[in-house]
Amino acid sequence: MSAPAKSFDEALHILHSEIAQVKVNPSTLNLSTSSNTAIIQNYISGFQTSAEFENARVKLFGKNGVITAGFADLKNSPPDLRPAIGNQRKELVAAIEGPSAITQKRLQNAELEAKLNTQSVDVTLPVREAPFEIGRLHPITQVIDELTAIFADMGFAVAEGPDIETEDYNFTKLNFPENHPARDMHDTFFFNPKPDGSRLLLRTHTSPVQVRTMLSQKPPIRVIIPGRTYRSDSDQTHTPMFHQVEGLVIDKGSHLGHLKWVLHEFCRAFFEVDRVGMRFRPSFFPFTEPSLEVDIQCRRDKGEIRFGEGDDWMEILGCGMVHPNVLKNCGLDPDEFQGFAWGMGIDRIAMLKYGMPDLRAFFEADVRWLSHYGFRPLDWPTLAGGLSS
Ligand code: 2NL
Repeated sequence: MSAPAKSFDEALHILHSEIAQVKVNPSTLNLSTSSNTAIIQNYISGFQTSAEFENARVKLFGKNGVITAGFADLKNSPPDLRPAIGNQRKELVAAIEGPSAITQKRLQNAELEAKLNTQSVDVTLPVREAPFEIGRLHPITQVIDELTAIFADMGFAVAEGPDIETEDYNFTKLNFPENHPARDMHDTFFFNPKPDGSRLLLRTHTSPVQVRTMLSQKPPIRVIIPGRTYRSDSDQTHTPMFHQVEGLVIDKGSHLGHLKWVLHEFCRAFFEVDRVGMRFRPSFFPFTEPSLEVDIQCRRDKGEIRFGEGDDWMEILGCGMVHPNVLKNCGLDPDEFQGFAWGMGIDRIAMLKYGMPDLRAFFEADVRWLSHYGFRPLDWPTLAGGLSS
């Protein structure tokens, strides 16, 4: 027995000799309970810095560490002693790992605590630009917000529905005959037929939401439905996905005069002009009778369009009185209720109002386009505050 170690390194030195002794005769000494091991445990428990701890870990368990290297040549020991030597190694490691884990945790906590106490936030640094300063709303979003503000002022609610619809809601209930060309694969995106032969589709207009509204609410009904619609069409003025807003009023005694007033008020508010001439021409839609197409007065000069002046006309929407068959299909008695409806392309009226020349750029997700044509997100359009200012 040597004198007790006076330093950590000296204790390691003694451990080195003790391991050598155990390898010759394991029964003469129990490493895990030896007084020198207790001294090593004590040192480990008392470390005050991670550097000290790390240094000790390497000296014990590193590639050339006292324990690693000391037991590396176990295969050279006499076979009958190997189990006892291996056991001693295992118990020694466990005896040292215990206090090591505790010390490591203690030092980590202390270092975190020290950081928290010394590091501070510099509140005098300039703030980063807030997302709402650099983010922009897409013109479609802006126009939907404007439409909502205008029609909300006239007492309309906003209704929404799924983009994936049934053939029944998209066509049949709306009085489209079985052989109507819009039901053709060439014009409409159909999903594969279900076992019963029925097919789902991407809605070709927002009208199925009106069907859903009539089926689920009692008149009087006043709703607008803005949303995405899909048709198999792609060229300079058509994208396969586009946006529509439709409106529906169902009440007792609704008539064309009400329809004309609503659309007139809408056009004055949307194009932000006091007066605007409107022209109603006869047309045809399966779901309205009579059906009308609406033009608004405009002036075209040097590629610019101004509404409410000049003597040109531009078509902006279609409308009509809801067909009695549609009312019946949606559970309403045409002798009791009448209604009117209209539909227009949001993308198109956005282009007209804000002067975007190419429809395809709307859906290319180019941030340069968006920062040029987009709108500040907190400038919420209101009738009182100005729709687009
Ligand atoms: C257009 C024309 C229109 C409707 C949509 C409608 C909906 C129901 C019943 C009756 Cl549920 N009508 N919607 C009516 C007339 C025209 O859209 O040119 N859209 C772009």
